[in-house]
Amino acid sequence: MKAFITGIAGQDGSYLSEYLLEMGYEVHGMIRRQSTPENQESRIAHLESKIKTYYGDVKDRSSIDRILKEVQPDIIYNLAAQSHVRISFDIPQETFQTNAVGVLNMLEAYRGICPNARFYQASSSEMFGNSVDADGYQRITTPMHPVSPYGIAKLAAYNFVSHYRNAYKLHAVNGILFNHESERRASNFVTNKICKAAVMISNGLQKELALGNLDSFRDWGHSYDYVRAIHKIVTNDKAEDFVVATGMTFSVRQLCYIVFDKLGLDYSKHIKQDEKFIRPEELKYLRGDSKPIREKFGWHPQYTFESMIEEMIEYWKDRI
Ligand code: G4F
Repeated sequence: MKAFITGIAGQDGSYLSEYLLEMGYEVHGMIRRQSTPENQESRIAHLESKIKTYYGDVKDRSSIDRILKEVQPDIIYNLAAQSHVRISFDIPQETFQTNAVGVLNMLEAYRGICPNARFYQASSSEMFGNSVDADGYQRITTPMHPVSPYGIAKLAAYNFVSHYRNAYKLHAVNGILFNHESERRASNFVTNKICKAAVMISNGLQKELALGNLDSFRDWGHSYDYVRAIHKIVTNDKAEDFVVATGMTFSVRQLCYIVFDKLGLDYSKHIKQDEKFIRPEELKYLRGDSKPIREKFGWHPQYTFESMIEEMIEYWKDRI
């Protein structure tokens, strides 16, 4: 079986590649050209001899066509995205081009070149915006009212995937993934930013950490667990969408408390708020109901919130 992953050099792309290789898949992936390739390819450098990568961009239809014609994949995992929500307010058009039009480019190429393949779209809990069901969870039926250019673009892509499934009878599915982290997460996302800074502070290398909103809540899982869910969703015989979440929620403030406490520090002595990191509109609360994927496939996360945070702290302790 041949898998083709856009966004292969990202956090999820790297864990998914490892997982698919373990299962005997041939893994192909698309990489966007950057001026410093070492930075971009650091997460997949250890897989260099086992995977095949191609330069391309979801915004460049000709590159997608060329690669799909050559690879003829059995499964397409569309993970490529401008993935930073706050930055999407700075670059809304680039975000929409990549996260919405880019997905449409992928779908059109898929429909024309390899319609018998399966297609997975990395959809996001950011699409819910501030909608929460009465029981405090978001699920597939929760209305979607996104509050960021990122979420709006992801919602357009989500709808395109459902549309292509219905209109053209393609096996195209969405996984609505809640936040998922790891030591491979870029350090401008809040979990890894806090873990890195707390370790720096405990080593006397930094005094303060500037953050934005401390009172938003997120449902944080581990990328390693979530790529397993992704694979189950796309290899399901029925083309249907699923939510992937832990069902637990913590505030950014609680996250700070836990991380600093694990290093024997009082977070309140080191955190300062900086306007720079406050979003023009904030998604306040996420907690996902992943009962359908748990019941249907027996999927459950192996990491707890604590074990994930401990792993990330250990990573920075080793590096700093
Ligand atoms: O870590 P974050 O930047 O993740 P966010 O915005 O929830 O988005 C992530 O999860 C989505 C799924 O819901 C993905 F689709 C998306 O690609 C990405 O993976 O921010 C988490 C929370 C926010 O409420 C933010 O306002 O942390 C708050 N925060 C407070 N200070 C900060 C900071 N976030 C960042 N990145 N940096 C700060 O200094």
